[in-house]
Amino acid sequence: MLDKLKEGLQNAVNRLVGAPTVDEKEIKEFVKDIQRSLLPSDVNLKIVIEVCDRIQKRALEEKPPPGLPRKDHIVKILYEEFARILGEEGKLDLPTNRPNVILLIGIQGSGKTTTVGKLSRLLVKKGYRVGVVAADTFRPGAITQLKTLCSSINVPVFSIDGEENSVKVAKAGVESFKAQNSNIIIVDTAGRHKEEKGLLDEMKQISKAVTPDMSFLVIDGTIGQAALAQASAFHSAVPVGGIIITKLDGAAKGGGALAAAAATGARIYFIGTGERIDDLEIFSPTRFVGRLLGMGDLQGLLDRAKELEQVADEKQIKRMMSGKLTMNDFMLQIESVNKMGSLRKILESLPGFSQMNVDSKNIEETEIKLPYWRAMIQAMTPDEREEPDVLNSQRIKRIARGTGVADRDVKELLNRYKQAKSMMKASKGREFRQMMRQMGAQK
Ligand SMILES: Nc1nc2c(ncn2[C@@H]2O[C@H](COP(=O)(O)OP(=O)(O)OP(=O)(O)O)[C@@H](O)[C@H]2O)c(=O)[nH]1
Ligand SMILES: [Mg+2]
Repeated sequence: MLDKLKEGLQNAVNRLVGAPTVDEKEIKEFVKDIQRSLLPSDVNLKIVIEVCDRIQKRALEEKPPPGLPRKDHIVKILYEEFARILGEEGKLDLPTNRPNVILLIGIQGSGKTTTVGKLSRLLVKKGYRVGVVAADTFRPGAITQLKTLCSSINVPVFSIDGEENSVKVAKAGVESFKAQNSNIIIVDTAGRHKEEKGLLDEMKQISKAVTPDMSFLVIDGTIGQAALAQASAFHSAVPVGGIIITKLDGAAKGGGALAAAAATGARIYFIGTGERIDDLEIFSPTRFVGRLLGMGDLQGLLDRAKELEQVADEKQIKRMMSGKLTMNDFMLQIESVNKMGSLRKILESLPGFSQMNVDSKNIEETEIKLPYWRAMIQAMTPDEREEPDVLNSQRIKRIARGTGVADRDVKELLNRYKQAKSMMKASKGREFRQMMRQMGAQK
C-alpha cells in the first residue's frame, strides 16, 4: 500500500539519520526529499507546501528535549505533521441496545457495495446483529451482487424485486430490520445515474427517509486529490459523517486522496485495502503514518521522546510551585542532576540556576558535595524531610554526627535547600517545568 510514498519517505529519513551532522543545509535537504516523495502521490500542492514549511520551521527552531538526539526529534516532527494532515481519528459509536442506521453513498464504482459487505463482516465479528438493505435500484445486477456477498458471511439482505423507487426500498428495508431487532442496518445505494444532480437528489431523499445515524461517503483512492471536489459535492447534498477510502492497495495516488478527504474536515473511518471481504481496516492517522515511516523504529522513538518529555510528577510540581518544597523533593532534584552526569552543563542550562549566578567553581564544589548531601538527607527522619524548618541546632548536630560531617555542612545543605525553595516560588510555571523536565530527563 502506497509503496512509492513509503519508499520515498523512508529514504529521506535514512539519509537524515545517516548524515554526519544535522545543520540547516541538511534539514532543508531533508524537507526537499519529503516534498519530492509527496508530489507523485498526488497530495495537493498547497498541502505539500504547508506541511513542508511547518516541518522545516519546527526542525530548525525547536530544541529537542534533553537526551533526545536532534535527528530523532526531526523524525518525530515529521510524524506529527503527517498525522495532522490526516485529521482526527474517527470513533464510531454504535450502541448495541438500539438500531443504528448506516448509509453508504458515493459515485459509481467507488466501492460501496463491496464495502457494505466488508463493514458487515467487521461488525458481525464484533457481535452486532447486522442487516443490509439493497437500495441500489438503478444498476441491473446490484441486488444479486449484494446478496452473493452477504450470503458468504451470513448477513440477511432486504430487497424488493422489480421496485424502482429506491427511497421506498430503503425505508421499507430499515423498518423491516428494526422489526427483526437488528442493531446495525446498512443501506447500499446506487452510484450510477443519468446525471450527477439526479444521484445527489436521490441520496438526499433516501437520507431524509431513513435518518441515518452515520452516512459514510465512499471514495475511490485512485482518484487522488480529486477526492476533495467529490466530497464537497456529496456533502452539500447529504451531511457526510465520515469517509471511507477504498482501493488503497496499489493506488499510487492514495496519499493524495487521504489528505484531500481529511482536508474537508470529515474524518476518515475506514480504508479498503483489497478486494476480499476482510480487506477493510479501521483508520487511525497516527498508526497509518507510523506504518508509512516504518513503525518498528518509530514506536521506540516516540516512547523515548515521551519519556524524556514527561514532566516529573504533576502533584509534586504543584506542591513545589506553591512553595512547599520538601527535603525529599530537593533530594530528587539532587539525585536527578547527579544521574545526568555532567552537572555543570545542566546547571548552566537551567534558567533558575543561571539567575543564581552559579560560577563553575561553585558547581564543581556542588558535585563533590552531592554524596554527602544525600547521606545527610538520609539521616533525617521522615518528618524532618517533609518539613525541614523543624531542624533546630540539636537536630542538626544529630544529623552531622550520624553522617560524619561538621554542623556547618548540614547548615550549608539547609541553606541550599532554602535557596532552591525560594527559587521555586519565584519561578512561576514555565521555567520551572522546563527545569523539571531536564532534571527528570535521565530518570
Ligand atoms: N483493489 C481493490 N478493489 C476494490 C476495493 N473496494 C472495491 N473494489 C473493487 O472495485 C470495484 C467496484 O466495487 P463496487 O463495490 O461494486 O462499487 P460500487 O460503488 O458499489 O459501484 P456501483 O454500485 O456501480 O455504484 C469492484 O471490482 C471491487 O472489487 C479495494 O479496497 N481494493
Ligand atoms: Mg454498488
